[in-house]
Amino acid sequence: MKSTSSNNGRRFLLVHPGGPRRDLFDRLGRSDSPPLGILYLASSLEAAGHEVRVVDLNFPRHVDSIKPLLQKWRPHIVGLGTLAPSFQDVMGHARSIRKQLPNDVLLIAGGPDATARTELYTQADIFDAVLFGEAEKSIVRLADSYPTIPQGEGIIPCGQSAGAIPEPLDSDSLPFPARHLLPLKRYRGGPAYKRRRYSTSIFTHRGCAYNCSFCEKSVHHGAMRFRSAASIHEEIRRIRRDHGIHDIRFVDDVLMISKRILGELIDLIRYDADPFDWMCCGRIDLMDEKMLAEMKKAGCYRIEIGIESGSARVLDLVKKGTAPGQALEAMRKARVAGIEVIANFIIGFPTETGEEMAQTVDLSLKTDPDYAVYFLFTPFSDAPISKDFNLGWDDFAPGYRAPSPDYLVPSDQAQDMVDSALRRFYFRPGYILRRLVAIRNPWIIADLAACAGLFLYRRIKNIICS
Ligand code: B12
Repeated sequence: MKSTSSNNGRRFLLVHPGGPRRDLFDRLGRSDSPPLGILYLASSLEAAGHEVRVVDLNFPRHVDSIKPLLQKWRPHIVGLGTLAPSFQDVMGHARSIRKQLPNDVLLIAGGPDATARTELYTQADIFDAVLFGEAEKSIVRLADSYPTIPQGEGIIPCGQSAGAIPEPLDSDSLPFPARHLLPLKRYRGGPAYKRRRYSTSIFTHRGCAYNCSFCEKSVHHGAMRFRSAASIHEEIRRIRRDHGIHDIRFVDDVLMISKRILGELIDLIRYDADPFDWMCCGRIDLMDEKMLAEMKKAGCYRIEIGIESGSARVLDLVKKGTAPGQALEAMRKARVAGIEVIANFIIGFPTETGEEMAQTVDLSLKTDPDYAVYFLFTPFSDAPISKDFNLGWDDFAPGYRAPSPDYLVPSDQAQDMVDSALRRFYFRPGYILRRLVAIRNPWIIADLAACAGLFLYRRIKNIICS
């Protein structure tokens, strides 16, 4: 017989599926951080009196690792997160978990891919229900109603068709993510995403004011919802107090979008007795010199910006709202402020020519950020550009790109372009020297050595195998 938890709440196991496996350059820029979405759900469940365990299948990678939890702790409900690039893994995990569950245990799916491609999951005949959109409220409703599955407001029992996406939540009223449920110090992002040995992430607003057509906004749709500076500051204080982590990565789409809240936060940070380092996302047209100087004084060491393309036509096509020339100006302002920059570039948009791709690589070398990250364009199903060009998703193709006449450069050649851009950027002797001089922390040297070791190992393996 199952034991009931002490507070008569339900036992809820939340599983993050893990991301796709990564190669050398992904590792160099490895940016792993705890799954905040799942930790937000966990804190809402705990606040409602339920017992929660969280497993992130990024570590360990195998789904069998949760077997003891399923057998000994015996959850009432198991929730599996979803990400489109991990679809095959998610389905494999779901089948394996299902096999081990008694009939009265519910298996549900949720998260970005279950929100964008809901019917793939509701029709799969594996899950009992899909929770889509922001799920803090719906998951508590589900746990409270167990074993009955309620309907509507973000909950779809399997076999039924999707309803309207639930109302966005007021992000300031939610409890902080339940970070105590994961070993935070196991998340050791690569050198591009940290400055100290340990760093962790925080989310300060939901929704995005911009309309870049390659981005999927299914989960956090609707108007932007900001948290107050006081709430963000308190969460950071608890991260330092409870976890001893003094390097914070703001993972929101654009922290710099609300000058008021950023200004208030900076004022609070400035008087902190226990200082910390931080990095955030920005936009090249929001790089205000005065604000950058204030950010630097408050501990900001790096900003991540999406330059995306070196072609004005492509930037218009994807509704980025910026021009290539602004990237150089943004870099100049960041340098004057003494803040490092990670610049993101995307190669292989529909209708993009080889020449336009070359312009992107040239711009990345010309802007010369501290770190450059090149992505092969991926056609997420709910992204407006995928719909406009009728782009399909293929789990097994490079960049998950089903063939389309609008990819003027075939996907394998576009992927080669990404790989060659990485080599051209990172293997410049001047760049290597500059990075080595910029190192402030011995742990970064260990990370770089691990990257170099992995690179050499792969080269030797390739030579032996060929
Ligand atoms: C921060 C971030 C990251 C970080 C941290 C990821 C992490 N471990 O959490 C980094 C940089 C590491 C990252 C990596 C990746 N990411 Co990312 N990431 C984001 C970003 C910007 C914010 C995510 C976040 O924290 N949101 C805040 C929380 C509160 O929202 P949430 O996670 O969506 O969770 C809510 C709901 O989705 C739902 N929910 C979430 N999980 C579950 C699980 C269950 C069971 C239920 C019921 C509900 C539920 O409830 C949550 C609370 O409301 C989003 C874009 C965005 N603005 O949302 C992209 C995004 C989620 N990432 C995306 C992708 C694809 C990836 C990668 C697979 C990219 C790659 N090719 O490697 C990797 C895989 C990560 C990994 N190894 O696990 C896509 C997902 C698209 C899709 N359809 O799957 C997004 C939407 C960006 C995009 N392309 O448009 N990412």
